[in-house]
Formats: sequence, structure tokens, C-alpha cells
Amino acid sequence: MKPTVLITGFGPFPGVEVNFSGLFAVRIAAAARRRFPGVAIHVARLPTEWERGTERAAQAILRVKPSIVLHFGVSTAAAGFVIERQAVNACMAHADGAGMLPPFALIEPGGPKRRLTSLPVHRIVTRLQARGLPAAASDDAGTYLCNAVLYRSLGAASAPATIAGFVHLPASLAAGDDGALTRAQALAGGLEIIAVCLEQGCVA
Ligand code: PCA
Repeated sequence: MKPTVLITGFGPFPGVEVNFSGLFAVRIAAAARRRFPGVAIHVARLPTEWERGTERAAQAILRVKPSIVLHFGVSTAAAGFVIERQAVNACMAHADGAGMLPPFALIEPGGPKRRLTSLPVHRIVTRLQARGLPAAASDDAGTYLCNAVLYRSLGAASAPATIAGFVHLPASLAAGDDGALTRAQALAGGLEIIAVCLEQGCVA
């Protein structure tokens, strides 16, 4: 069966008026369709909202049934590609893009404390660094929307052949190429991440 990749990015949220990850998801999907013609590439832009954001991601996974789910978001603390290793079952009381606080204290009441990504994190970091791109693994995806979406996706994308993970990019990419990573590098690195996931074998 043809491998299927679902790529997501986010819309704006308080403090980040232009979220580069939303634009990036569309661009990387277009570039991936050219680079990997045998792969079905789907893209979704998630509202940075406690209920609609997590729901939209879960629905896209149910609809697309991807073999690889790659979520992208931005962080003001990221100085390159930050590959998240895990998500925790917690939400910070912080307003979302619609100005709403989380309507729940836990993402999934009764759910495990943490879920580990199935992304080949170490391989991705090594490959990005080998291309001269700044990249690091992280054990802290925060407790905001990025963490919530990753937590829900790791629960939804539990089929054995599914790889699901989250990559934070520098928020400064919205302003252009002045930060630690240029937009061209972000695109090249994003394609490399997809290539590593496709090489994992379990998605062929
Ligand atoms: N970053 C936020 C949510 C959306 C985004 O791009 C986060 O790190 O949780």
C-alpha cells in the first residue's frame, strides 16, 4: 500500500500573530509531493484552540489513516529543529487562539501520564545535523496546544505501522531569514525528516 503522510501546522495564538508552521505545512506538503511521488501527502492547518485544534487533528488522522503523522508548531525558545520525544497529559491555563482557557485539566481523563513519540528522534537529529542544520531532541513539548495535539495524536495514531511526532520550529521564521534557521533550510530539513520516516521500513 502507498505510504500516506499527514502534515499539520498551526494558526496564530496569543503572542504569535503570524504562525509560520501553518504556512510551512502547506509548503512542505507541496515540496514533498514533488520529492516523493509515490507517497500520498495530506495537509491540515489546525486552529490553535483547545477543543477545535485537538479535535481537528484527531479527525484528520481518522479520515486519512496516515502511516506517518508529522505535526509542526513554533516556539520562541527553538533555535533550530526541536524534535519532541513525548507529550504529557496536562494543559496549562493559558488562553488559546480564540481567547479561551482549556475546558479540561487533563487532555484525556484516565489517559497515561505521558505518551512517547514513535518518531525516530535520534536518527532525525543525526541526519539534520549531518546536513549542517541546527537540530535537537526535547523531552518538553510544553503544556500548551502543541503538547495537547501530540498527546491526542499519539493516542489516535496507535496502529503499529503509524509514526507520529512533533517538530517545533523557531517562531522567528515568520519574520524571515534572520533567525537560527532560514526558510529554505526549514524546508530542506522538513523533507529530510519525511525521508527518514519513510526509510523506517514499517511504512512501506
Ligand atoms: N506553538 C504552540 C501552539 C501552536 C504553536 O505553533 C505550542 O508550542 O504549544
